Amino acid sequence: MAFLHTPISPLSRGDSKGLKFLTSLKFLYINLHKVFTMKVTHILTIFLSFFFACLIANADENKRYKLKNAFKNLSFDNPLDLQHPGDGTNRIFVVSQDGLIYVFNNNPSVKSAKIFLDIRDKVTSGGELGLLGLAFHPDYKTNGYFYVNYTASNPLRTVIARYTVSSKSRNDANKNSERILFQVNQPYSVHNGGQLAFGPDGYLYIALGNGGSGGDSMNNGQNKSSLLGKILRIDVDCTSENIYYCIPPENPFAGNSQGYKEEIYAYGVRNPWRFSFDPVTGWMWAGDVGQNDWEEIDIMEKGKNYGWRIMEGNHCYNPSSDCDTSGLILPIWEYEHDGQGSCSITGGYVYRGTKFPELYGKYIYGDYCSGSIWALSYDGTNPATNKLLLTADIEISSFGIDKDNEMYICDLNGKIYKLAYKKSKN
Ligand SMILES: [Ca+2]
Repeated sequence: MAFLHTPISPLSRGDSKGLKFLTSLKFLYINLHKVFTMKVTHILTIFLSFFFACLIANADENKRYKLKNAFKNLSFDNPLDLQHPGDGTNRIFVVSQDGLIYVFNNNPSVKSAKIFLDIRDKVTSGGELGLLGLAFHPDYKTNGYFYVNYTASNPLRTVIARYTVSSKSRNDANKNSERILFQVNQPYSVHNGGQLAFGPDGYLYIALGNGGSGGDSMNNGQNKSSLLGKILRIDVDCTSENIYYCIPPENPFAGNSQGYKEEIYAYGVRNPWRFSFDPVTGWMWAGDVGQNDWEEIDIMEKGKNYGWRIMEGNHCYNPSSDCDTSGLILPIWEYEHDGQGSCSITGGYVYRGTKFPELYGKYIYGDYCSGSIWALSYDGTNPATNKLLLTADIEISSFGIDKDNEMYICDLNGKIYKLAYKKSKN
Protein backbone atom coordinates (compact mmCIF):
# COMPACT_ATOMS: atom_id res chain seq x y z
CA MET A 1 0.00 0.00 0.00
CA ALA A 2 2.88 2.39 0.64
CA PHE A 3 3.51 3.09 -3.07
CA LEU A 4 -0.04 4.52 -3.41
CA HIS A 5 0.86 7.59 -1.38
CA THR A 6 4.19 8.38 -2.89
CA PRO A 7 3.14 9.62 -6.39
CA ILE A 8 0.15 11.58 -5.03
CA SER A 9 1.81 13.48 -2.22
CA PRO A 10 3.27 16.28 -4.51
CA LEU A 11 -0.25 17.10 -5.75
CA SER A 12 -1.17 18.71 -2.48
CA ARG A 13 0.90 21.68 -3.71
CA GLY A 14 -1.20 22.22 -6.94
CA ASP A 15 -4.38 24.29 -7.54
CA SER A 16 -7.69 23.27 -6.01
CA LYS A 17 -9.30 22.34 -9.37
CA GLY A 18 -6.41 20.24 -10.34
CA LEU A 19 -6.33 18.93 -6.81
CA LYS A 20 -10.04 18.00 -6.96
CA PHE A 21 -9.51 16.23 -10.26
CA LEU A 22 -6.48 14.50 -9.02
CA THR A 23 -8.25 13.63 -5.74
CA SER A 24 -11.08 12.07 -7.77
CA LEU A 25 -8.52 10.27 -9.82
CA LYS A 26 -6.84 9.13 -6.61
CA PHE A 27 -10.24 8.00 -5.23
CA LEU A 28 -10.96 6.11 -8.42
CA TYR A 29 -7.49 4.66 -8.44
CA ILE A 30 -7.67 3.54 -4.80
CA ASN A 31 -11.11 2.00 -5.26
CA LEU A 32 -10.19 0.34 -8.51
CA HIS A 33 -7.13 -1.01 -6.82
CA LYS A 34 -9.21 -2.19 -3.86
CA VAL A 35 -11.54 -4.01 -6.21
CA PHE A 36 -8.59 -5.31 -8.14
CA THR A 37 -6.64 -6.46 -5.09
CA MET A 38 -9.77 -7.94 -3.53
CA LYS A 39 -10.50 -9.82 -6.69
CA VAL A 40 -6.92 -10.98 -7.00
CA THR A 41 -6.92 -12.09 -3.35
CA HIS A 42 -10.25 -13.75 -3.91
CA ILE A 43 -9.19 -15.49 -7.08
CA LEU A 44 -5.90 -16.43 -5.49
CA THR A 45 -7.72 -17.85 -2.43
CA ILE A 46 -10.11 -19.82 -4.60
CA PHE A 47 -7.30 -21.02 -6.82
CA LEU A 48 -5.11 -22.04 -3.88
CA SER A 49 -8.04 -23.78 -2.12
CA PHE A 50 -8.80 -25.65 -5.31
CA PHE A 51 -5.13 -26.47 -5.84
CA PHE A 52 -4.69 -27.81 -2.29
CA ALA A 53 -8.02 -29.64 -2.41
CA CYS A 54 -6.85 -31.36 -5.60
CA LEU A 55 -3.53 -32.08 -3.98
CA ILE A 56 -5.18 -33.60 -0.88
CA ALA A 57 -7.67 -35.54 -2.99
CA ASN A 58 -4.85 -36.83 -5.14
CA ALA A 59 -2.80 -37.71 -2.09
CA ASP A 60 -5.83 -39.60 -0.73
CA GLU A 61 -6.44 -41.26 -4.08
CA ASN A 62 -2.80 -42.27 -4.17
CA LYS A 63 -3.07 -44.01 -0.83
CA ARG A 64 -3.22 -47.51 -2.15
CA TYR A 65 -3.28 -50.22 0.43
CA LYS A 66 -1.77 -53.65 0.61
CA LEU A 67 -1.55 -56.31 3.27
CA LYS A 68 1.71 -57.16 4.92
CA ASN A 69 2.59 -59.91 7.32
CA ALA A 70 2.12 -58.54 10.82
CA PHE A 71 4.24 -61.27 12.44
CA LYS A 72 6.37 -62.82 9.76
CA ASN A 73 7.63 -65.69 11.91
CA LEU A 74 4.21 -66.78 13.10
CA SER A 75 1.46 -68.85 11.56
CA PHE A 76 -1.46 -70.67 13.12
CA ASP A 77 -3.86 -73.47 12.33
CA ASN A 78 -7.10 -71.80 11.28
CA PRO A 79 -6.79 -68.53 13.21
CA LEU A 80 -10.30 -67.24 13.91
CA ASP A 81 -9.97 -64.45 16.41
CA LEU A 82 -7.37 -61.94 17.59
CA GLN A 83 -7.69 -60.10 20.89
CA HIS A 84 -5.62 -58.06 23.32
CA PRO A 85 -6.08 -58.41 27.09
CA GLY A 86 -6.47 -54.73 27.95
CA ASP A 87 -4.23 -55.19 30.97
CA GLY A 88 -1.54 -52.69 30.07
CA THR A 89 0.71 -55.31 28.49
CA ASN A 90 1.28 -55.22 24.75
CA ARG A 91 0.37 -58.84 24.04
CA ILE A 92 -1.71 -60.42 21.31
CA PHE A 93 -3.87 -63.53 21.71
CA VAL A 94 -4.83 -65.58 18.66
CA VAL A 95 -7.59 -68.18 18.72
CA SER A 96 -7.06 -71.34 16.69
CA GLN A 97 -10.30 -73.02 15.60
CA ASP A 98 -9.44 -76.47 16.94
CA GLY A 99 -9.27 -75.25 20.54
CA LEU A 100 -6.01 -73.42 21.15
CA ILE A 101 -5.30 -69.88 22.29
CA TYR A 102 -1.81 -68.53 21.62
CA VAL A 103 -0.11 -65.56 23.24
CA PHE A 104 2.86 -63.51 22.04
CA ASN A 105 4.38 -60.06 22.39
CA ASN A 106 3.10 -57.54 19.88
CA ASN A 107 6.37 -57.23 18.03
CA PRO A 108 6.62 -57.75 14.23
CA SER A 109 9.74 -59.86 14.63
CA VAL A 110 8.51 -61.99 17.53
CA LYS A 111 10.01 -65.45 17.09
CA SER A 112 7.27 -67.70 18.42
CA ALA A 113 3.87 -67.84 20.06
CA LYS A 114 3.18 -69.70 23.26
CA ILE A 115 0.12 -71.85 23.92
CA PHE A 116 -1.97 -69.99 26.49
CA LEU A 117 -4.88 -72.45 26.64
CA ASP A 118 -5.42 -75.86 25.06
CA ILE A 119 -9.01 -77.15 25.19
CA ARG A 120 -8.86 -79.24 22.04
CA ASP A 121 -10.23 -82.18 24.04
CA LYS A 122 -13.41 -80.23 24.79
CA VAL A 123 -13.90 -78.56 21.41
CA THR A 124 -15.56 -80.06 18.36
CA SER A 125 -14.01 -78.36 15.38
CA GLY A 126 -14.32 -78.19 11.60
CA GLY A 127 -16.48 -76.29 9.13
CA GLU A 128 -18.27 -73.67 11.21
CA LEU A 129 -17.59 -75.50 14.49
CA GLY A 130 -14.73 -74.91 16.88
CA LEU A 131 -13.34 -72.46 19.40
CA LEU A 132 -14.96 -69.41 17.89
CA GLY A 133 -14.45 -66.46 20.21
CA LEU A 134 -12.45 -64.98 23.08
CA ALA A 135 -13.13 -61.97 25.32
CA PHE A 136 -11.11 -60.65 28.23
CA HIS A 137 -12.96 -59.30 31.25
CA PRO A 138 -12.63 -55.48 31.53
CA ASP A 139 -10.90 -56.09 34.89
CA TYR A 140 -8.77 -58.92 33.54
CA LYS A 141 -5.67 -57.37 35.05
CA THR A 142 -7.19 -57.83 38.50
CA ASN A 143 -9.38 -60.94 38.23
CA GLY A 144 -7.71 -62.90 35.39
CA TYR A 145 -11.07 -63.89 33.88
CA PHE A 146 -11.57 -64.48 30.18
CA TYR A 147 -14.52 -65.94 28.29
CA VAL A 148 -14.76 -68.32 25.36
CA ASN A 149 -17.45 -69.44 22.94
CA TYR A 150 -16.95 -72.94 21.54
CA THR A 151 -18.88 -75.89 20.16
CA ALA A 152 -18.83 -79.35 21.76
CA SER A 153 -20.43 -82.69 20.94
CA ASN A 154 -22.88 -85.17 22.52
CA PRO A 155 -25.10 -83.34 22.22
CA LEU A 156 -23.88 -80.82 19.67
CA ARG A 157 -23.98 -77.52 21.53
CA THR A 158 -22.49 -74.09 22.07
CA VAL A 159 -20.64 -73.60 25.35
CA ILE A 160 -20.09 -70.19 26.90
CA ALA A 161 -17.45 -70.56 29.58
CA ARG A 162 -15.14 -68.59 31.81
CA TYR A 163 -11.50 -69.45 32.40
CA THR A 164 -8.88 -67.93 34.68
CA VAL A 165 -5.26 -67.10 34.02
CA SER A 166 -2.68 -69.10 35.97
CA SER A 167 -1.52 -67.59 39.23
CA LYS A 168 2.05 -68.56 38.27
CA SER A 169 2.44 -67.14 34.77
CA ARG A 170 0.54 -64.49 32.86
CA ASN A 171 1.17 -66.43 29.66
CA ASP A 172 -0.59 -69.56 30.94
CA ALA A 173 -4.26 -70.15 31.54
CA ASN A 174 -5.50 -72.59 34.14
CA LYS A 175 -7.24 -75.27 32.08
CA ASN A 176 -9.03 -76.65 35.14
CA SER A 177 -10.58 -73.30 35.91
CA GLU A 178 -13.46 -73.72 33.45
CA ARG A 179 -16.80 -72.45 34.73
CA ILE A 180 -19.63 -72.98 32.25
CA LEU A 181 -22.03 -70.03 32.15
CA PHE A 182 -24.54 -71.72 29.88
CA GLN A 183 -24.88 -74.14 26.97
CA VAL A 184 -27.23 -74.08 24.01
CA ASN A 185 -28.01 -77.15 21.94
CA GLN A 186 -27.23 -76.73 18.26
CA PRO A 187 -29.66 -78.43 15.86
CA TYR A 188 -27.13 -78.35 12.99
CA SER A 189 -23.40 -77.82 12.67
CA VAL A 190 -23.74 -74.44 10.94
CA HIS A 191 -24.56 -70.83 11.90
CA ASN A 192 -23.16 -70.85 15.41
CA GLY A 193 -22.17 -67.20 15.60
CA GLY A 194 -19.21 -67.18 17.96
CA GLN A 195 -18.24 -63.66 18.94
CA LEU A 196 -18.09 -62.49 22.55
CA ALA A 197 -17.20 -58.96 23.62
CA PHE A 198 -17.71 -56.67 26.57
CA GLY A 199 -19.72 -53.56 25.86
CA PRO A 200 -19.07 -50.08 27.25
CA ASP A 201 -21.70 -50.94 29.91
CA GLY A 202 -19.46 -53.75 31.25
CA TYR A 203 -21.89 -56.48 30.16
CA LEU A 204 -20.82 -59.44 28.05
CA TYR A 205 -22.42 -59.58 24.61
CA ILE A 206 -22.59 -62.91 22.78
CA ALA A 207 -23.53 -63.68 19.17
CA LEU A 208 -25.42 -66.88 18.44
CA GLY A 209 -26.40 -67.76 14.88
CA ASN A 210 -29.77 -69.25 14.01
CA GLY A 211 -28.34 -72.77 14.30
CA GLY A 212 -29.27 -73.73 10.75
CA SER A 213 -30.28 -75.16 8.56
CA GLY A 214 -30.58 -73.26 5.25
CA GLY A 215 -33.12 -70.43 5.30
CA ASP A 216 -33.43 -70.75 9.11
CA SER A 217 -35.71 -73.77 8.71
CA MET A 218 -36.61 -73.66 12.43
CA ASN A 219 -37.33 -69.91 12.33
CA ASN A 220 -35.12 -69.36 15.36
CA GLY A 221 -34.23 -65.78 14.42
CA GLN A 222 -37.81 -64.62 15.04
CA ASN A 223 -38.47 -66.97 17.97
CA LYS A 224 -37.85 -65.03 21.16
CA SER A 225 -38.12 -68.24 23.20
CA SER A 226 -34.88 -69.48 21.61
CA LEU A 227 -31.37 -68.18 22.23
CA LEU A 228 -30.43 -68.96 18.62
CA GLY A 229 -30.36 -66.20 16.01
CA LYS A 230 -29.76 -63.60 18.71
CA ILE A 231 -27.35 -61.16 20.25
CA LEU A 232 -27.32 -61.91 23.99
CA ARG A 233 -26.27 -59.71 26.88
CA ILE A 234 -25.40 -60.95 30.36
CA ASP A 235 -23.85 -59.64 33.56
CA VAL A 236 -20.85 -61.79 34.46
CA ASP A 237 -20.04 -59.85 37.62
CA CYS A 238 -23.10 -61.22 39.34
CA THR A 239 -22.06 -64.66 40.52
CA SER A 240 -23.15 -66.97 43.28
CA GLU A 241 -22.17 -70.53 44.19
CA ASN A 242 -22.92 -72.27 40.90
CA ILE A 243 -24.19 -69.38 38.83
CA TYR A 244 -21.74 -67.33 36.89
CA TYR A 245 -23.96 -64.67 35.38
CA CYS A 246 -27.21 -62.72 35.81
CA ILE A 247 -29.68 -61.03 33.52
CA PRO A 248 -29.09 -57.28 33.35
CA PRO A 249 -32.34 -55.70 34.58
CA GLU A 250 -32.30 -53.37 31.53
CA ASN A 251 -32.47 -56.27 29.07
CA PRO A 252 -35.51 -55.92 26.79
CA PHE A 253 -37.22 -59.12 27.97
CA ALA A 254 -35.97 -59.14 31.58
CA GLY A 255 -38.72 -60.44 33.84
CA ASN A 256 -41.14 -61.16 30.97
CA SER A 257 -43.97 -63.64 31.45
CA GLN A 258 -44.23 -64.82 27.82
CA GLY A 259 -41.38 -67.28 28.01
CA TYR A 260 -38.97 -65.09 26.06
CA LYS A 261 -35.30 -65.62 26.79
CA GLU A 262 -34.18 -62.91 29.14
CA GLU A 263 -30.61 -63.00 27.82
CA ILE A 264 -31.77 -61.53 24.49
CA TYR A 265 -30.41 -58.09 23.62
CA ALA A 266 -31.41 -58.04 19.93
CA TYR A 267 -32.90 -60.64 17.57
CA GLY A 268 -33.62 -61.58 13.98
CA VAL A 269 -30.02 -62.30 13.03
CA ARG A 270 -28.82 -65.18 10.88
CA ASN A 271 -25.16 -65.68 11.66
CA PRO A 272 -23.42 -62.63 13.06
CA TRP A 273 -19.79 -63.28 12.23
CA ARG A 274 -17.95 -60.75 14.21
CA PHE A 275 -19.27 -57.74 15.98
CA SER A 276 -17.40 -54.99 17.81
CA PHE A 277 -17.95 -51.86 19.85
CA ASP A 278 -16.67 -48.51 18.67
CA PRO A 279 -14.92 -47.09 21.76
CA VAL A 280 -15.75 -43.51 20.71
CA THR A 281 -19.49 -43.74 19.91
CA GLY A 282 -20.21 -46.92 21.89
CA TRP A 283 -22.12 -48.29 18.87
CA MET A 284 -22.21 -52.03 18.38
CA TRP A 285 -21.37 -52.93 14.78
CA ALA A 286 -22.16 -56.38 13.40
CA GLY A 287 -21.66 -58.18 10.13
CA ASP A 288 -24.53 -60.62 9.60
CA VAL A 289 -23.82 -63.34 7.06
CA GLY A 290 -26.52 -63.70 4.42
CA GLN A 291 -28.21 -66.79 3.02
CA ASN A 292 -28.14 -66.56 -0.76
CA ASP A 293 -27.58 -63.05 -2.05
CA TRP A 294 -27.03 -60.27 0.49
CA GLU A 295 -24.43 -59.61 3.18
CA GLU A 296 -25.29 -56.91 5.70
CA ILE A 297 -23.93 -54.54 8.32
CA ASP A 298 -26.08 -53.57 11.28
CA ILE A 299 -25.83 -51.21 14.20
CA MET A 300 -27.23 -53.38 16.97
CA GLU A 301 -29.61 -51.74 19.42
CA LYS A 302 -31.42 -53.08 22.45
CA GLY A 303 -34.64 -54.96 21.79
CA LYS A 304 -34.58 -54.43 18.02
CA ASN A 305 -35.54 -57.02 15.40
CA TYR A 306 -33.02 -57.21 12.55
CA GLY A 307 -35.36 -59.02 10.23
CA TRP A 308 -34.03 -62.49 9.50
CA ARG A 309 -35.66 -64.75 8.17
CA ILE A 310 -38.36 -62.40 6.98
CA MET A 311 -35.67 -60.38 5.25
CA GLU A 312 -32.17 -60.93 3.94
CA GLY A 313 -30.58 -57.49 3.96
CA ASN A 314 -33.10 -55.04 2.52
CA HIS A 315 -34.98 -57.79 0.63
CA CYS A 316 -37.89 -60.04 1.44
CA TYR A 317 -36.66 -63.58 2.04
CA ASN A 318 -39.51 -65.55 3.59
CA PRO A 319 -41.96 -64.85 2.06
CA SER A 320 -39.95 -63.88 -0.99
CA SER A 321 -42.21 -60.93 -1.80
CA ASP A 322 -44.66 -58.63 -0.03
CA CYS A 323 -43.14 -59.47 3.35
CA ASP A 324 -44.33 -57.55 6.41
CA THR A 325 -41.43 -55.26 7.25
CA SER A 326 -43.12 -53.41 10.09
CA GLY A 327 -40.91 -53.10 13.14
CA LEU A 328 -37.85 -54.50 11.37
CA ILE A 329 -34.52 -52.69 11.45
CA LEU A 330 -32.80 -52.56 8.08
CA PRO A 331 -29.05 -52.79 7.70
CA ILE A 332 -27.02 -49.60 7.30
CA TRP A 333 -25.19 -51.31 4.45
CA GLU A 334 -25.56 -54.40 2.30
CA TYR A 335 -23.65 -55.89 -0.61
CA GLU A 336 -24.61 -58.51 -3.10
CA HIS A 337 -22.89 -61.77 -3.92
CA ASP A 338 -21.34 -60.87 -7.23
CA GLY A 339 -18.90 -61.78 -9.97
CA GLN A 340 -15.96 -60.72 -7.77
CA GLY A 341 -16.64 -63.71 -5.55
CA SER A 342 -17.97 -62.05 -2.42
CA CYS A 343 -20.17 -64.43 -0.44
CA SER A 344 -19.72 -64.08 3.34
CA ILE A 345 -19.15 -60.95 5.39
CA THR A 346 -16.54 -60.80 8.14
CA GLY A 347 -17.39 -57.88 10.41
CA GLY A 348 -14.49 -55.75 11.61
CA TYR A 349 -13.86 -52.67 13.71
CA VAL A 350 -14.33 -48.94 13.55
CA TYR A 351 -10.75 -47.81 13.08
CA ARG A 352 -9.51 -45.70 15.99
CA GLY A 353 -5.79 -46.10 15.50
CA THR A 354 -3.30 -43.47 14.38
CA LYS A 355 -1.33 -45.06 11.53
CA PHE A 356 -4.02 -44.42 8.90
CA PRO A 357 -5.58 -41.03 9.74
CA GLU A 358 -7.76 -41.11 6.60
CA LEU A 359 -9.46 -44.27 7.93
CA TYR A 360 -10.17 -42.87 11.41
CA GLY A 361 -13.82 -43.42 12.34
CA LYS A 362 -14.54 -45.71 9.38
CA TYR A 363 -15.80 -49.26 9.80
CA ILE A 364 -13.25 -51.64 8.31
CA TYR A 365 -14.67 -55.01 7.27
CA GLY A 366 -14.16 -57.69 4.67
CA ASP A 367 -15.51 -60.67 2.77
CA TYR A 368 -14.26 -64.14 3.59
CA CYS A 369 -14.65 -65.44 0.03
CA SER A 370 -13.37 -62.56 -2.10
CA GLY A 371 -10.66 -61.29 0.26
CA SER A 372 -11.92 -57.73 -0.22
CA ILE A 373 -11.54 -55.19 2.56
CA TRP A 374 -13.67 -52.04 2.64
CA ALA A 375 -14.01 -48.88 4.72
CA LEU A 376 -17.60 -47.83 5.45
CA SER A 377 -18.41 -44.27 6.54
CA TYR A 378 -21.60 -43.77 8.53
CA ASP A 379 -22.63 -40.84 10.73
CA GLY A 380 -25.87 -42.31 12.05
CA THR A 381 -28.07 -40.08 9.90
CA ASN A 382 -27.01 -39.94 6.28
CA PRO A 383 -26.74 -43.02 4.05
CA ALA A 384 -23.46 -44.86 4.53
CA THR A 385 -20.74 -44.64 1.88
CA ASN A 386 -18.32 -47.42 1.12
CA LYS A 387 -14.81 -47.59 -0.30
CA LEU A 388 -12.85 -50.63 -1.39
CA LEU A 389 -9.38 -50.59 0.18
CA LEU A 390 -7.95 -53.73 -1.35
CA THR A 391 -8.61 -57.27 -2.45
CA ALA A 392 -6.15 -59.94 -1.31
CA ASP A 393 -5.84 -63.63 -1.98
CA ILE A 394 -6.70 -64.63 1.58
CA GLU A 395 -9.66 -66.03 3.51
CA ILE A 396 -10.56 -63.30 5.99
CA SER A 397 -11.72 -65.13 9.10
CA SER A 398 -11.56 -62.20 11.49
CA PHE A 399 -10.28 -58.72 12.23
CA GLY A 400 -8.67 -57.74 15.52
CA ILE A 401 -7.16 -54.74 17.23
CA ASP A 402 -4.26 -54.23 19.61
CA LYS A 403 -4.06 -51.95 22.64
CA ASP A 404 -3.44 -48.95 20.37
CA ASN A 405 -6.49 -49.74 18.22
CA GLU A 406 -4.30 -50.71 15.28
CA MET A 407 -5.92 -53.33 13.09
CA TYR A 408 -5.03 -56.91 12.16
CA ILE A 409 -6.57 -59.34 9.72
CA CYS A 410 -6.66 -63.12 10.28
CA ASP A 411 -6.31 -65.36 7.24
CA LEU A 412 -7.84 -68.77 7.86
CA ASN A 413 -4.82 -70.20 6.01
CA GLY A 414 -2.60 -69.27 8.93
CA LYS A 415 -1.11 -65.78 8.74
CA ILE A 416 -1.95 -62.54 10.51
CA TYR A 417 -1.81 -59.44 8.34
CA LYS A 418 -1.99 -55.70 8.78
CA LEU A 419 -2.71 -52.84 6.41
CA ALA A 420 0.15 -50.94 4.81
CA TYR A 421 0.54 -48.26 2.14
CA LYS A 422 1.79 -49.52 -1.18
CA LYS A 423 4.05 -46.53 -1.75
CA SER A 424 5.52 -45.97 1.67
CA LYS A 425 7.80 -47.74 4.07
CA ASN A 426 5.01 -48.02 6.65
CA1 LIG B 1 -31.17 -58.22 8.77
